[in-house]
Amino acid sequence: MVAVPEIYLVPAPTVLEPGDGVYPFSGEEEIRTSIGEGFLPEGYRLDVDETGVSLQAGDEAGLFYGLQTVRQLLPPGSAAGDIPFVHIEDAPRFAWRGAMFDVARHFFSVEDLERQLDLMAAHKLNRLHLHLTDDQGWRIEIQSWPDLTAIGGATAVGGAEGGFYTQVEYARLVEYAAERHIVVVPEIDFPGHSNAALASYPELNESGVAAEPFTGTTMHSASLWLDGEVTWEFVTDVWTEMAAITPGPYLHVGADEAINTAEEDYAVFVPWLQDLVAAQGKTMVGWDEIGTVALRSPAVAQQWQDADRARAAAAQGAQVLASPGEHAYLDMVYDADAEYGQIWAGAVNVEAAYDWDPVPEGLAESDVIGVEGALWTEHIDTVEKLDFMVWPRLACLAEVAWSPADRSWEEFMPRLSWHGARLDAAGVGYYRSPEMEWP
Ligand code: TNX
Repeated sequence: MVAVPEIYLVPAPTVLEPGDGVYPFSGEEEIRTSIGEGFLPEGYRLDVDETGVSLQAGDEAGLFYGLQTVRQLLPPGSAAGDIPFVHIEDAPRFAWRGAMFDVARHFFSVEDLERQLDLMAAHKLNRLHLHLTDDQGWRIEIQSWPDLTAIGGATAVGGAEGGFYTQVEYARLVEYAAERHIVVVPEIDFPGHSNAALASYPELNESGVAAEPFTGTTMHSASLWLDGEVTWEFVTDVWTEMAAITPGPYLHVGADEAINTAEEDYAVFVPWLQDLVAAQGKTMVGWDEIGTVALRSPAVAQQWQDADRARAAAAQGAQVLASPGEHAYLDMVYDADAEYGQIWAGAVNVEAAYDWDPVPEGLAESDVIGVEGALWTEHIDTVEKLDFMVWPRLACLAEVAWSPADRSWEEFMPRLSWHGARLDAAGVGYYRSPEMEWP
């Protein structure tokens, strides 16, 4: 008799019925897969018994997520081994299960992002949100405005080396993500957080003089000059090119912390952006500030700070993407002893990343499109720091986004702890939180 291994899946599946026995999976043989009727989007059914492994789903994404579960049933890091007999029925709670990386404050290469995409896919995440522009840097080639990258692409926080993605590199990343059923959501942040653009082109400034580059970490929040006609042409050109290279349905317009834009101007600019995005056949996503002005459905308001603004957006037919700072901000410190990280939303330990519900008070489950973790990088300048801040908190958020609402922190802790062996096998330098034991 072989001992039946314990089953520790992250994220937890909807239905998990263990059997009595194991199937010795050689890693060479085919898994029986079929696409059929009667499945929820991205859902799958997995059976492991003495005849082997069989996987059914309603779509290719479902089969892909079933395979990720099979990988987790195998010993950490191996493609072969004993798979415990099991019957699993599974489908995600939310359609949007994302991670945001701020590549503007510090630049990260396509390869760095591809590695995170591999890890995201293993956790059944399906949206990569790229914060491509900010005061400190511009990271995507725009052919009609080449100085954005020639000048704005050269800077980063603290004088660090800048960088940018060519449109060809961006396309490669989009394809790499798509192969893992991950949709890329590009963000160009206007009208605030726009100093890199203002530093690249004198004519975008009311003074006619290019803004000084900004490489600090405080909130600078330069704002676009909305009285200048050229600004509106510029923004149109940028989003026209971005739409053309982005096959996914979403364009993220930022629109946060526009502290130097008059309220009445903001109230004109954001609806105009929504029209611009809609004219490209896309859905606008913006930070929760967009809830303060006129919106129409479809739109997505990303709640980071203010649930009232998220509710105001939902009241206008927008969906809410839950990224509250106190649970989903991956740049916050884990605890008071941390060497680096932000503190404004409080410490976000592993329990805080896990033990919360993404549906804001007063809203219905259907008002919420999903959950996204956000890594801002004012203080994150290496892949080691990035791994440490993102993992294991993003694994927690993956379960918040995927698994049914009746989760418990006590039940999750040993599962996450075992999951650490998988992160180790993947070479992830994650934070071994003192909240639990690690392998
Ligand atoms: C607030 S979240 C910001 C970012 C900062 C972040 C740091 C949001 C929409 N704006 O510009 O990087 O805090 O935690």
